[in-house]
Amino acid sequence: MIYVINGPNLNILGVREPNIYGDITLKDIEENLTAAARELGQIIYFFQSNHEGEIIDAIHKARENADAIIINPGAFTHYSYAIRDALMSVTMPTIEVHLSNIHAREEFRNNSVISPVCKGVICGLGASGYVLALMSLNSIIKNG
Ligand code: CA2
Repeated sequence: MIYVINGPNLNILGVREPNIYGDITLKDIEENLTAAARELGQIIYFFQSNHEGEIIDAIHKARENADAIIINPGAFTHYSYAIRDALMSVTMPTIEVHLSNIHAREEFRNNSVISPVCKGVICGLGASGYVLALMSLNSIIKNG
């Protein structure tokens, strides 16, 4: 099972800021991933929260039953040492995904405190970043 964890404000994608995030919604992202996962024979558990502690709880839960994690921590990316510590406690591969290219945006978004504890990072490729992360994790799970 692969956990897909999305952080704050990702639940309102498609409502505003289409110039940055496109008009895709979180539901669209989840539907894309579900279709891709079915072809790969993977099961996905989706979780979204606007609350730091709930995201940490979801990561702790993943420790028990996930083979891999895809996480877009939203703005927590830039300052949450608590989410970073939670990810440090898991042994399964984790890929950090961002819809936008955080390096091409405001200075405060250029740094991720999460990236150093992830296997890989995909940013700037929009919704397809999640599918690419899924394909990569599927290969790691099956082939090491
Ligand atoms: O590019 C990404 O995926 C981000 O993680 C998205 C976060 C942002 O805080 C990160 O710096 C980069 C924001 C998620 C969605 O925010 C919205 C804001 C207004 C309207 C709709 C969504």
